[in-house]
Amino acid sequence: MKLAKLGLGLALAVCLASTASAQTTMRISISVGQNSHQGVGIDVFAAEVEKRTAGRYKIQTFYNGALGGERESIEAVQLGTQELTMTSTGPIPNFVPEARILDIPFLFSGKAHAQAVLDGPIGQDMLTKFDSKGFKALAWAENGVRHMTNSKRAVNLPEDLKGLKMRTMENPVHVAAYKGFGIVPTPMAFPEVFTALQQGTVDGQENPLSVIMAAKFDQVQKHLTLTGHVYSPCVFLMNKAAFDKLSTADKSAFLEAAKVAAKANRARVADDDAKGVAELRSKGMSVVENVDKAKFVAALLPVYAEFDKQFGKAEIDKIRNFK
Ligand code: EAX
Repeated sequence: MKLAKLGLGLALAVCLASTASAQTTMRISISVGQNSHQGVGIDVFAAEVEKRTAGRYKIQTFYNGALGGERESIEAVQLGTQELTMTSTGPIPNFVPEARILDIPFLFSGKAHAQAVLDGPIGQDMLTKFDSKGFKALAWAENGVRHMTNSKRAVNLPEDLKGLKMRTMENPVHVAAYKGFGIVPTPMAFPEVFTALQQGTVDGQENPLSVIMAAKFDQVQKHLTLTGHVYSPCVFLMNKAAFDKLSTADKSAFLEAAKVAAKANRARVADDDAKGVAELRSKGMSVVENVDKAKFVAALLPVYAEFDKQFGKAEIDKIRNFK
């Protein structure tokens, strides 16, 4: 009898102890590989969350679109079937239309300007626009400055883009702008791009050096031109209900973790940008480094007129002129 009571007491104690140290596992995904600027981002995020919550939260990391492409992952986070994702803003306008403005070509003068806008009041206010759509946007991170690659010809002038069939992100702003260049845009999820380039379904694609290297597009693309036509942000997204359930201290832990992760991610982009051209050349790509950007901007003037109407010129100028 006594022994049985002791047994029961022990079982209860074990049960309580395991509740006290209960671990919640969450999932985060990216569409590119682990050895990349985004891989660094989610690896650091996972480590920081675990550290800052004393291991009560474990973040499982998924790479290479293992849980689906970016649009699918965003959808899953919105529904709550997946807690977290790190994604480019490519498919975001389909969920948060206000974010479209960030993907306007040549909106930012460079990475420093883009980072200042995203880290400043405009960017921080934009993060709150995700709230009513079922997301908690934890922090901006970076995909990088996008450049064009193709298998057909060297691109020196905007005219050289005419008639090229290019994979684009599933983003209406990109599709409209690339049409302005005379490109034939083919929106496609990222996990399909390598095969599409390999099989010649499309002639080219555009992405930051970080992505071109991580996805090994040099194996299926001959020509790279540093068009720098658009800055591509990334964002750490969490399911809103999952975030709201966290204690106040844990909310801070997740937010801080995303900030630290974004810093590491931006540092890796800087590193990739510094060595990317040499590395891609060594892998056989032929690179046009200097283009007359003003000519590429001029090619988009009719599209800009359309964007001014859609977004309001004042809203666009607010970003362009932000210091
Ligand atoms: O986020 O779809 C794209 O071209 C993105 O830049 C890529 O998935 C990395």
